[in-house]
Amino acid sequence: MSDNLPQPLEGRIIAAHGRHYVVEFPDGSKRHCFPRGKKTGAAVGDRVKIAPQGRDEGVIEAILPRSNLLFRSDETRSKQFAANVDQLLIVVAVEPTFSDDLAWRALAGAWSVGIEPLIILNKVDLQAGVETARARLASVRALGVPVIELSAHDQPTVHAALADRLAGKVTLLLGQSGMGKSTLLNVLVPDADAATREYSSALDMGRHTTTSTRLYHLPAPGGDLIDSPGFQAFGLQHLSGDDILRGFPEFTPHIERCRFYNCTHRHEPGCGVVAALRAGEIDTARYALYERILDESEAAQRY
Ligand SMILES: Nc1nc2c(ncn2[C@@H]2O[C@H](COP(=O)(O)OP(=O)(O)O)[C@@H](O)[C@H]2O)c(=O)[nH]1
Ligand SMILES: [Mg+2]
Ligand SMILES: [Zn+2]
Repeated sequence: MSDNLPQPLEGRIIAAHGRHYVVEFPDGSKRHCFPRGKKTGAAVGDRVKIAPQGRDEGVIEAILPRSNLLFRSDETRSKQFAANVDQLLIVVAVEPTFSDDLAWRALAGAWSVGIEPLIILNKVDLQAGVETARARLASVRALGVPVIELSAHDQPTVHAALADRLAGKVTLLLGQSGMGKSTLLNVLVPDADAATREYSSALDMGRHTTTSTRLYHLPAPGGDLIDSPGFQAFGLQHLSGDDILRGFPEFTPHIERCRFYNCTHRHEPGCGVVAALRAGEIDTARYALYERILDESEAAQRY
């Protein structure tokens, strides 16, 4: 009688809040799903197999293989929150002053999983501060990261600058508060507020909308945006030394001069990276961040 059992369905997680998920299916229908066991491991962007239950619920049976998985930093812990991401859109602004530490950590997080970052310098209508903000981005521009200058209040420019870059891709939005991330999301996804309300009621979240992660579909030419309110930094604690180094591509040419093949580029004699730092060829702030990330990951691995 197995023909009468509900067949497993394949869909994609488009919203998550704790153990509650919204799974969307190819026909556009959605179900409120839960993990089978205690721990889930599923993240927004994951493709999953679910066992349908009733008309609009389901149990997550399996997570299909993913191309990547990103972690966010919550106090001292790293929590996974997005999967199968193609690119990272980091929003900084002319005002208020953005943190280079956070922006560079984001680059390191993106490169460590092999996704392309791009930076938006928002609020260029505040002309007095544009030169200063631009100068603070010069070092990352030199690493080849695209920096797109725009004003989120100028909708036609936003579409012209971003539509092609977002089309057909899953893009994760990241920004410190005040940079204009919500303004930008609302320009790019005109029905974002309605979608957010729908997710919140499907997830039984009531007013607790702030900690959920959601995927929004972009209007033509398409693509998806993942937003995670309150998300400021990637969790990098689980990264290995090699993963961390991928966040600092400007070190690469100097590494071949290191005396030891397993050099961590800190205290070892004959280190090419430290030599380049002393010669002024590597930015001291970037090197200091490398050391901090390495320290944090070593401390996390001791627990
Ligand atoms: N001048 C100017 N203000 C902007 C622009 N984009 C956003 N803002 C303002 O910046 C403030 C923070 O924007 P919001 O989208 O809430 O930032 P979020 O905290 O990153 O989500 C709001 O007062 C916005 O109106 C812009 O392009 N130019
Ligand atoms: Mg916001
Ligand atoms: Zn070295």
